Amino acid sequence: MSKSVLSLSVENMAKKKVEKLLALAKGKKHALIMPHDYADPDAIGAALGLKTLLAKKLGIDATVSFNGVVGRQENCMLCEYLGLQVFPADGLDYDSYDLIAIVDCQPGTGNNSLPEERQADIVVDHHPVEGDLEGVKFVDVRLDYGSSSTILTEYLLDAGVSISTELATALLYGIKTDAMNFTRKTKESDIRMYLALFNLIDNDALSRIESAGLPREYFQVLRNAVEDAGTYDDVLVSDLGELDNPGMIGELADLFLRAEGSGTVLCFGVYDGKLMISIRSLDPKVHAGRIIRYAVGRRGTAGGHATMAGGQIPLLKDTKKEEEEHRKAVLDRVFSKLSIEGKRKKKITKCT
Ligand SMILES: [Mn+2]
Repeated sequence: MSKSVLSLSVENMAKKKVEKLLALAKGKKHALIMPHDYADPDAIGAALGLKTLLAKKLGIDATVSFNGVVGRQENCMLCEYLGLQVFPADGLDYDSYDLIAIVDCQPGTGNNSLPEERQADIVVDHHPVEGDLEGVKFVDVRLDYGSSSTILTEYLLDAGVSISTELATALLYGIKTDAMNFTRKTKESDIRMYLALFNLIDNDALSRIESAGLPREYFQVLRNAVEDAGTYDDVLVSDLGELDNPGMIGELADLFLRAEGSGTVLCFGVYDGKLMISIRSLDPKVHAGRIIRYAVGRRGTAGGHATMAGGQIPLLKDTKKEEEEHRKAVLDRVFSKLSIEGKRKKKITKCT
């Protein structure tokens, strides 16, 4: 097949996808769009993209809803800029929606709040298929795509919907952050959609978002995390303690992965009655997602990619002892998987 024929067929395929989605949604009144809990820019961009598509093509009103807060300061600033009204999923009356769409995640994976007994109609995602897709009428999961915002940008362009400055900024930021400035899984489409959005965005707003101010508490948590951090061979572990902002756990796990000699990072923190865990690894063979699912087991929920994943365990008694017990159980399992049992912790602040 010649190159031009190939690109044409890819385009036709994308067009068909959005047409299929619109055909399914036609006639519906009120849609629920649910990205994963603790939504990140890609989840927010994709949710807003779908909301716009449904509103402009079919006049459907949509509610964006998820549980958990928007963690990182950058993401808070993004929501503020977008004036995005998010409804906590806990208070939803599911019966008042005649269309349910899940974006940037899948039903039944534990990282979104769709109750088990509710059927999703639409799933748009780019993560490995681990969810329950049975009965979902429209599924578009593109494993090779860097972001869900890329898929939504394609839909909007294919459907001929004009993209506002705010939406373009959200989608571009979603693509950029999920593809980690194109150092992580990136497909040509991610770059193409990034460029398509490039001239539409508000550059000043994006720069304000990316350099969002960090509160004093941020540096306190950082100091505590650094003081607590220690390595067991090339595995770095840090306990951030009680947190006001759960986004810090993943953020500091990313930072610690840059510590010389660390290959895998585990960060713990307590937020909202839950022990939260982030795991990162430089080596995809470690398979962070699989390890954390095994380590958390039935204590809570967990999931993620080969190099970044997370989990959470509800603290039912809310005592230090319970927290300690869960943390030890998780570490024991991770250490046994990585064959580093019995190693002594070396503090990273001691340089010798
Ligand atoms: Mn994503």
